[in-house]
Amino acid sequence: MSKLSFLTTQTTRRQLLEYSGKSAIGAALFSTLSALPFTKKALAKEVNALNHSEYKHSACLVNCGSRCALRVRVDNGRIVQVEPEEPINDDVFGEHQIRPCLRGRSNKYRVYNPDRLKYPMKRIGKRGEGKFKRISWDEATKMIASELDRIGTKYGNEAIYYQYATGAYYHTQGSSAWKRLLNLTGGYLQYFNTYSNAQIVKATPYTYGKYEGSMFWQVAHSDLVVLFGLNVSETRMSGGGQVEEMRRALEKSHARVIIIDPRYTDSVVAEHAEWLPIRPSADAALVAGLVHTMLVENLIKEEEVDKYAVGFTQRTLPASAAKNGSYQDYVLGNGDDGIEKTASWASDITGIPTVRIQQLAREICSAKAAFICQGWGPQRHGNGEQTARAIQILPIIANQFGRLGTNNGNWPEAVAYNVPYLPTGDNAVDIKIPLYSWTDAIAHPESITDKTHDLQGAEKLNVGIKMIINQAGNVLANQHGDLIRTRRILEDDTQCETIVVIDNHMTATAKFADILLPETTYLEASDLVGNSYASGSNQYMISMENTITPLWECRSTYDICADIAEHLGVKQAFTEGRTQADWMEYNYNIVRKERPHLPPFKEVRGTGIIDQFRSPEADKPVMADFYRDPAAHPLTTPSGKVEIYSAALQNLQDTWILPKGDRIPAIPEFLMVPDTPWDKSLAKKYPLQLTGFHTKGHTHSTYASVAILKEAVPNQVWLNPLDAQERGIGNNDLVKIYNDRGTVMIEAKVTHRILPGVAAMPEGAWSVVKNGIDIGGCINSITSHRLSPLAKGNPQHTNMVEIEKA
Ligand SMILES: Nc1nc2c(c(=O)[nH]1)N[C@H]1C(S)=C(S)[C@@H](COP(=O)(O)OP(=O)(O)OC[C@H]3O[C@@H](n4cnc5c(=O)[nH]c(N)nc54)[C@H](O)[C@@H]3O)O[C@H]1N2
Ligand SMILES: Nc1nc2c(c(=O)[nH]1)N[C@H]1C(S)=C(S)[C@@H](COP(=O)(O)OP(=O)(O)OC[C@H]3O[C@@H](n4cnc5c(=O)[nH]c(N)nc54)[C@H](O)[C@@H]3O)O[C@H]1N2
Ligand code: SF4
Ligand SMILES: [Mo]
Repeated sequence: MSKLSFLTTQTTRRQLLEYSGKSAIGAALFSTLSALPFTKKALAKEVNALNHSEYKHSACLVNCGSRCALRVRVDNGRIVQVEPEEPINDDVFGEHQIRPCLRGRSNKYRVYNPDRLKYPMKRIGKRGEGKFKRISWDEATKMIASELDRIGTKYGNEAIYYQYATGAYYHTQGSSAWKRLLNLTGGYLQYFNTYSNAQIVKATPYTYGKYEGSMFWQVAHSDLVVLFGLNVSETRMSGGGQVEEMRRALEKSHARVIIIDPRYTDSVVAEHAEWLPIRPSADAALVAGLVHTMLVENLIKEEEVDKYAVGFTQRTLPASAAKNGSYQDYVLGNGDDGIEKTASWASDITGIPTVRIQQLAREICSAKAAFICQGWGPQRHGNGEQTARAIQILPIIANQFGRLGTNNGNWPEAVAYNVPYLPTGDNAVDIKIPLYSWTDAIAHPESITDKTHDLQGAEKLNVGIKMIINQAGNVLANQHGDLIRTRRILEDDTQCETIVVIDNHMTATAKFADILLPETTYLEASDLVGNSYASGSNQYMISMENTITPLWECRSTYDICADIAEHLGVKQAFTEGRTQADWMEYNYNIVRKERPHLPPFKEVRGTGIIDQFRSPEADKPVMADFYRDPAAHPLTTPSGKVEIYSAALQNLQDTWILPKGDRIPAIPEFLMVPDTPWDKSLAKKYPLQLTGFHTKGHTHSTYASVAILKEAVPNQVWLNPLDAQERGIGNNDLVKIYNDRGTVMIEAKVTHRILPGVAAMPEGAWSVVKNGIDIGGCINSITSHRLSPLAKGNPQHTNMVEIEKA
C-alpha cells in the first residue's frame, strides 16, 4: 500500500525544486531556505508573495474512462499552465505518474474559450436556431421550477426525462444534484443502457452471468495477447489507466500482441503488435472460422468444453433446443443455414486471408496463456451482441480462460475507488426506456413497449417526453444517431415542450435549449472524485479545488439546484443544511471510516491525489474458481455454466416483437444486419462501409473546439489509397460522405492504415449544419437510429456510405 508525498506535511526536495524553478526569486528562495523543514503550504505562500504564482490542484472529469489529476499554475488569478501531478509510488509499479494526455493538458484553452457560456439565457428565436437573451439566475431558476411543476402536474413526472450525458463526472454537483432535486419533486423518466457498451453489457449475462473480465495485469503472465477492437493507446490514455497497466504487464511477459481492427491504430504502433485488418461488423464470422479450423485440426478438447459450457456440442444442448442447434453444428454446416463456416468462408466476410485465420486458430490453441479481450468498438454495431458473445466464447472453446495470464474474452476489468456521490434518493417513477429510443419516446411514445423495446417498469409508455434536463451532455444534437431526423423532432416544441441545457460551451445541443445555464468548468470547480471506470487496478481519490474564481456568472449545479429547490419549497430536504463543500467533507469522512489512515479533510482539501493503491484483484484471472471446480463454483447463468447456447435468448426470440429481418439467435451466429456490405442492394448504392472511432483529439465532443488540439489531431475520414484513387481523392482533400440519412463534409486522410472498402471517421466533431450538410464533420448526421435486436442499443459504427471529392 502506498503512502503519498502529499500526505506528509513536510515538503520534498522535488517539490521545493518545482516551486523554486519557476523564477529567479524562487531559486534564490530555494537556495537559502532549502535546508529548513518547510510545510508545503508555508512554502507556497512565500513563493506566491514573491511572484504571484501558485500551484492549485484540479482534475480532468471528462468521460474517457480515466481520471487525471492536474496541477495548475495560476498567475495573478489566471491559469497559465496545466501540468501533471508528481509521480507516485506503489508496491506494484514502483514510481509512476497519473499522467494526463494532450486533452487534459489543454484545459486552459477550454476555460478561456470563445465558445464559453457566460450567463443564464432563455431562447428567443425558433428552437434550435441558437438565438438567446440573457436573464438573471433568479429568473432562470424560477422558470425551471415553474416548468417542472407545470409538466409534472399536467402530464405526470414520467414526462420529465433526465438525458444521458457524460461530459463531467462530478460527485457533489452535476447529475447527482439534478437527480436529487428531481427525486424530491416526484421523480423522472429513466433510461437503461449507455451509448458506450449497451450491446456487450446486455449480451454478457446470457454468456456467463456477471459482466466481468481479468485485469490487464494478467498479461504479465501471458505469451499471446489478442485484442479485438481495443485501442487503449487512444481511448485509455491516462498514465493512471489501462494503457499503463498493459504496458507494464507487457514489459514483464514480452507477450506477442495481435490487434484485430479495421484500422492500424495507435495501439498497434505502441504495442509493436501485428495488425489483422478486419471488415467492421464481421468479428463473429472470424470466430466461427477460427473454431472451424480448431475443429477440423483437432485442436479442441471437447470433453473440457462440455465440462464448462452448454451448447458447444449436441451433448450439452438443453432439451428445448433444436437437435442441430449447437455451435458446433452451426460451424460445421449442420445448422439451419447449411453453410460450413470454413476459414475461407470467414476470409470472404472478414477480409483476413484464409491461411492467417488458420494460423491464428493454431496460435491461440497452442499458446501457454492467451489473453483474449475486446474493446467496445466491435459491439457498437447492429450485430454487436453477437460479436460480443462470439469473442467471449472463443477462449472457452480454446481452453484459454481461468488460468494465470488468461481472460474470458471480455473487456478487461477495472475497479473504482469508492468515493461517494451526493445521495440521489429514490425515484418515484420506475419506468426505464432504452436510451437509444429517446427520440421515439418524444415523437411516438405509444410505439414503445416491453415486447418491442424491452421497456422496463411498464408494458407501454403512456406519455411522451415533454421536458428534458440535459446536464453536461451533447447527445441532443451531436452524439445521437440520425441527427437530421433528431433535429426535426426537437425543433417541434409542441412535442417536447421544455429543454433545459447546462453546459460550459455553446454546443450544438446548447442551441436547442429553451433555458441555457452556464456551469463552471473542471478548473473552476471543487469536488472530491475517484479514478473513474477504466483505470485498471489503479485506485485513487482526488481532492480538487477551484483553481480560479469562476468566470462570468458560471456556477456549480449544486448551487443552481439548491435555488430551484428553494422555489419548489424543498430546499432544506435538498441541502440537509449542507453547502457543497460540506458534502465533500461528509463524503470524505465516509471514505475515511473505511480507510482510517487518511488525515482529516482540512489537511488534504484541494491538494490533488490524496490516496492511491492497487487492487489485489489484479493478480487473479477471471473465472478462476469456476475453472478449477465448475460444480462447486457455478456461474450465475441458469445452467451455472457458460451458455454458448442460451435458452433464455431463444425465449426472447420467441416472445419479443422484432422488426422484420431482426433475429436474436441462441448461439453467437454472425448476422448480416442492415447497413452492412452484405445488404447487396444497399452496397450497390453506397459501396463503402463506414465505421467510427474515438479519437485522441477529443473526448466525444468535449475538447473538440480547442484549436490547438484540432491542429494536432485533425478530424479526418480515413480512406485506403485504392478507394481514394478510384474517386480522385487526394490526402487532405475536402470530401462529402453521404447516404440516405444525410451528408457530412470532412477532410480525407488517405492511408494504408485502413482496409480497402472501409472508411473510418472520428466521432465527436461539432455538428454544424448548413443547407442540410454537416460542415462540422459530425458522423452522426449519417448514422442510424435503428435499435440493435437484443440490447436495443446504438449501432453507430454500422453504416454504408459513398464518398466523393467536395
Ligand atoms: N457516431 C457515434 N456516436 C457516438 C459514439 C460513437 O462511437 N459513434 N459514442 C457514444 C458514446 S460511447 C458516448 S459515451 C456518447 C457521449 O456523449 P456525451 O455524453 O454527450 O459526451 P460529449 O459529446 O463529450 O458531451 C459532453 C458535454 O458536456 C459538456 N461539459 C464538459 N464539462 C462540463 C462541465 O463541467 N459542466 C457542464 N455542465 N458541462 C460540461 C461539454 O461541453 C459537452 O457539451 O457519445 C456517443 N455517440
Ligand atoms: N481519446 C478518447 N478516449 C476515449 C473517448 C473519446 O472520445 N476519446 N471516449 C471514451 C468512451 S465514453 C468510451 S465508451 C470508450 C470507447 O472505447 P471503444 O468503444 O473501445 O472505442 P472505439 O474507438 O469506438 O472502438 C475501438 C476500436 O474498435 C475498432 N472497431 C470498430 N468497429 C469494429 C469492428 O466491427 N470490429 C473490430 N474488431 N474493431 C472495430 C475501431 O476502429 C477502434 O479502433 O473510449 C473512451 N475513451
Ligand atoms: S482526457 Fe482522460 S486521459 Fe486525458 S487528461 Fe482527461 S482524464 Fe486524463
Ligand atoms: Mo462512452
